Amino acid sequence: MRIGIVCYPTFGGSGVVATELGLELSKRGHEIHFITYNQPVRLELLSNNVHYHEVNVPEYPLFHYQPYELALSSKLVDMVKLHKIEILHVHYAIPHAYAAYMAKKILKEDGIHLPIVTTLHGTDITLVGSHPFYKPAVTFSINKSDAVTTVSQSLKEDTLRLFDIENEISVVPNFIDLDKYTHGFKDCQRGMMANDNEKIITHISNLRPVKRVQDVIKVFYGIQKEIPAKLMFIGEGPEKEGVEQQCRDLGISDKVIFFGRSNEIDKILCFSDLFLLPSQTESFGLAALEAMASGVAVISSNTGGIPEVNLDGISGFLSAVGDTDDMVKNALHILSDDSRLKSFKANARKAALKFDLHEIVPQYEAIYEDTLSRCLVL
Ligand code: GMT
Repeated sequence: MRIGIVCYPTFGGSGVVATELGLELSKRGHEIHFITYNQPVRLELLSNNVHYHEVNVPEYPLFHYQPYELALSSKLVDMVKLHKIEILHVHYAIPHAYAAYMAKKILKEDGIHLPIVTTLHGTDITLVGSHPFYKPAVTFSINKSDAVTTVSQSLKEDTLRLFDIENEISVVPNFIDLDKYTHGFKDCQRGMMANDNEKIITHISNLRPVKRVQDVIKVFYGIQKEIPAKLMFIGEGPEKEGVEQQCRDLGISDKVIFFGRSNEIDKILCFSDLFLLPSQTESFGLAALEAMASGVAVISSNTGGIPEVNLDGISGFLSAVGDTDDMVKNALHILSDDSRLKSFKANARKAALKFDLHEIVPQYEAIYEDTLSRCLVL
């Protein structure tokens, strides 16, 4: 199949999933066209069946806001015609599904039928999309897609609860290339990060308020009072300065290592013992799955789709949002006994197996085939 993929190219779960999906589909013989405003961060290798088409939005002083959706729709029309793209998979309702629908309508004028598969990732539904400003456009985009998927059962339920949905929604969970986490990184230099007696705790996110990064610090503070430990803090975002100040106020700055954005998550996870994800809401929690695939136990909140990934008492523990005392208690339970830690780490890896890309990517292929055959009949 010739498949167009539209996603946000920046660091963030949806862009990562869309990129890894495109790369795997290309290995399975499909021709993939990424259409977005920057080369996706994990798209390192372009090849004869992986292409990247940049959407440019010319600056025009008359416009207070530059019209990205318009530029994207036009680019989609051009690329579909030029490369004979058969189906479009858009990640995020806003603005991608919306722009795709416009492109579909334009193409129809030329007798070209373009089926659209929309994958909802979370913030397009739970945080931004349900805002009254966007709700009509998001509802319309979902209902006009030829197929709709969500990355968890929880997100499907949220979507049905928050919008008037007439379309079927299929759940296709996020996935991970387990081979990459098994054979990928061997040179695990733990000693560069911590002393042998110290446990390594990790948090990775875009440090937005929804990640509750202050809770990460509170939990780490509680842990390091009882057990020698270091915190690896990976990511950039609006809460970073506040977190740095919080560390200074608590007198733990020397125990917290800030990495900024990283493309080498596997290197950091390979020496981690525990991953913290205390988010306010999370449709899936891809970062937790990446940690589990590396054999890292997870302490998380029990919100959204996280319980579908992190299994309470098995791969880690779940606590109510904001209950940092419970998170500290659970973390100490795992970390205080080496054989217990080892079995949680092994369980985490085992629980990640069901999200292997070889299991999940064929589900997307089946959806494309079904959508194409349904649309041909119309
Ligand atoms: O969580 C973020 O801040 C980024 C966001 C994104 O669009 O990349 O993540 C959402 O999609 C990920 C991939 O499907 C999920 O793993 C995250 O849980 C989801 N974030 C939220 O729901 C807050």
